[in-house]
Amino acid sequence: MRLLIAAIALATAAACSPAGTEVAETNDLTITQDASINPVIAYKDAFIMEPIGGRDMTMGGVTIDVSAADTKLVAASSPSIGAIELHTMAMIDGKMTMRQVEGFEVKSGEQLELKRGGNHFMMFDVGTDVVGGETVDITLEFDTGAEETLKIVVPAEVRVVGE
Ligand SMILES: [Cu+2]
Repeated sequence: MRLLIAAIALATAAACSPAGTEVAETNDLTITQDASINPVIAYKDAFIMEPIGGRDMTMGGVTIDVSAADTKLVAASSPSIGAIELHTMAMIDGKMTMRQVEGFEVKSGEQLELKRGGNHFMMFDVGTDVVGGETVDITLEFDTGAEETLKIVVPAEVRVVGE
């Protein structure tokens, strides 16, 4: 429980505080936890595509680096989005098709990349505040083998198709 609180506190600091906090935020990875906490999760390139044509469905992604312990990304949520599913792309009958998965395992020392055309977040019931240029928080939930999942809040940049 203590680890969970520490993670949330640091993730919130990353989202809301200017420079000078304990969280290292650069153009590169943002480290969300102290190295004494296992696993250590770092992220970058968190984004959501602005829905097109007045639809309320879209996709998003993030790049996650895991160290110190293996983990599994099991869920994502956002106050601005009704539901977020974890999707992967697979070749079915010669066609690239996406399907929902239970989660993405990430070994320590490995990277998980959710992006357009690959593994991604599928987002439904997307709020009207998800517009280009805005930043929307996504909470990522990791199974670490402990009783409680580890949650971190990642600020995602809303991007417009073609920009
Ligand atoms: Cu999808």
